Amino acid sequence: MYLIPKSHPRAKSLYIREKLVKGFDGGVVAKEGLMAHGRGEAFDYLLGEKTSKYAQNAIRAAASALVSAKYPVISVNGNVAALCPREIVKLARIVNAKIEVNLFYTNQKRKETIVKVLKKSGAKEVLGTDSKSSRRILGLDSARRVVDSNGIYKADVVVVPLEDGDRTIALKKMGKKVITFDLNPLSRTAKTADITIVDNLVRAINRLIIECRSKKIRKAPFNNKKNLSACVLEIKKNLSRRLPNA
Ligand code: PTJ
Repeated sequence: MYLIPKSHPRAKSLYIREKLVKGFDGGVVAKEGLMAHGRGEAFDYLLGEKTSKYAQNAIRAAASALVSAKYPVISVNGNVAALCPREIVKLARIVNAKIEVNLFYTNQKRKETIVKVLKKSGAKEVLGTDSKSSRRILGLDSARRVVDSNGIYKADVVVVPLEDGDRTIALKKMGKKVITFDLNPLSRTAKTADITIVDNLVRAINRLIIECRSKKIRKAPFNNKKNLSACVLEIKKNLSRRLPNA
C-alpha cells in the first residue's frame, strides 16, 4: 500500500486493486478474480468512477426488496470477501439476511478462508461449507449449483454481487428475486437480474446500507431494463465528454 502515494491521481482505484492482490495472496481471491476485477475497473472508468443517479435508483429498489424480503440471503465469492467483508456483515445484520459462501472456482480451502474473513469481520454464522446441508440448483453445470438448504436454496431474495449469468438465470427459474452489483450493464447477469446496481460494489454497498437503515423506504416502480439502458447511455455521454480534441 505504501508504494501508492496518496497524491497519485488514481490512488483510490489503486487502493481497491490492492485489496484484491492482498486477497489473492491470502487465499481468498481466485486468480481469475483478478481478471474479473480488471474488467470491472475498465467499466468503472467508463462510468466516471462515481455512483450515477441510475445506480442510486437501483440501490433504492434493492433496499425496498431487502427490507420486505421474508428470507434474504447474501452470496459471497472471493472478490466480494476481499473487497468489503465488514460491509457484507453489516448489511446482513440490518436486513436480517443469511450469508452464504458460494464460489465459481470452488475449492473447500478457499471457502473456509473466506468464512474466517467474514467471521473476523463480525459474522456469527456463514453458510455454504457444510456438505450435509447442501442442495443442487437444477439446470446449472457450474460449481455454483451447490447451495445451502438453509441459505440460497430457501431464499426469496438473493443478493449476488459479481455473479455469472448462468446462475442468475437458474435462480430466476427457481422464482427468486435477484439483486446484483455489476459494473458491466451489458453482462448477462445485469440483464437477467431483477435489480442491477451498475456501480462499484465498494461504493454502492455503503449506499445500500444507508438506504436499508433509512426509515423512509418507499416501494417505487423500478424497471431494470430501462435503468440498464440509461446506464449504457451514461457511458456514451461520458465518452463523448472526454473525447480528446483533435
Ligand atoms: O471467487 P469465485 O471463484 O466465485 O470467482 C469470482 C469471479 C468474480 C472470478 C467470478 O464470479 C467471475 O468470473 O465473474 P465474471 O463472470 O468475470 O463477472 C464478474 C462481473 O463483475 C463482471 O461483469 C465485472 O465487470 C464485474 N465487476 C468486477 N469488479 C466489480 C464488478 N462489479 C461491481 N463492483 C466491482 N468491484
